[in-house]
Amino acid sequence: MTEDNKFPPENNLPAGYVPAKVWEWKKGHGGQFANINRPIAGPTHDKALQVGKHPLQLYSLATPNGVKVTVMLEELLAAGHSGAEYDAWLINIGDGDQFGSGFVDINPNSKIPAMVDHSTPQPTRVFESGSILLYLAEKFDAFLPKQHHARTQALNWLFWQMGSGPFLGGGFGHFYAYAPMKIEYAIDRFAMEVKRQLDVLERHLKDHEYMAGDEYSIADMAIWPWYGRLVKGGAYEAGDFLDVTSYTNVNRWTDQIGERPAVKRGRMVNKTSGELSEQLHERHDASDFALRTQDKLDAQKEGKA
Ligand SMILES: N[C@@H](CCC(=O)N[C@@H](CS)C(=O)NCC(=O)O)C(=O)O
Repeated sequence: MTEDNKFPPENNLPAGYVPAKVWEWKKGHGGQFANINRPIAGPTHDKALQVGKHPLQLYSLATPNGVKVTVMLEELLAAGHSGAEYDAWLINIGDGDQFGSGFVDINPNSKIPAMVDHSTPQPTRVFESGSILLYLAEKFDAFLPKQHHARTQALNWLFWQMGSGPFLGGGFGHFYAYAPMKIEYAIDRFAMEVKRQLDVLERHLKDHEYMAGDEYSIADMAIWPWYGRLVKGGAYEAGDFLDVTSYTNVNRWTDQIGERPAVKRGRMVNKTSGELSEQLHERHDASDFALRTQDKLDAQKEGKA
């Protein structure tokens, strides 16, 4: 647990309670993300989204779900699909940008990533990271095997991630790192499930180079940001707790994918933490990786001051 993750004492609720007859919202009881969690949907304020010059407009943040899409877009561009040029706008979920009216119009679920394709007869909104990956794979006929058997394997694993990821993030990550108190039962339950999921991947990757076989696909792009980060000890400071180095095949696959230049670029887009030279808050052009990372923008500002 980092300094940032500490909670005020009034948030330290006693474990074990009897649920009321009807649940009521107690503001501030949501752990680290209490300020953005609400029991209702819909916008909290009026705010139009900006629209750039490219056909694809992405509204996102470099969380694992956001990185799936920026990696896919960078892979498409690297593979020569110039129609995949995109503007990536920053949605700062800690500040509640996901509840602005423009964002809610394109994703009524108020979660990043969300995308609008302006190249279709009417703009097409796409939300849910798995849906965005599939949309882009079909639009550009790329990173989804063409052969029926392999295509189905890729989709199996894509949907596996979409179903399994919340047990890792919302389950394990929440109770291990973010909840206002440590509840042994909850941590045990989700640690067991996450280790089971890691073993599913470990066994599969023993005999397969990539998730769908010998072809790198959107299944890898969906799984890598979550489980790759986890086995490198980058998630929830839980590397030792989950004994992540023991998953050697998952580590091999993680390293292999992490070496891809498009993956390295995709990880930088909409990133607002870590090394300044690896943060590209907004991406509007391929040259931005060389010219507009946060270290360079800060230096320019200082030069002008
Ligand atoms: N199933 C969704 C999950 C998206 C999601 O949970 N996004 C998080 C960041 S990783 C978010 O926007 N959270 C803001 C909030 O919950 O208000 C997807 O895969 O796109």
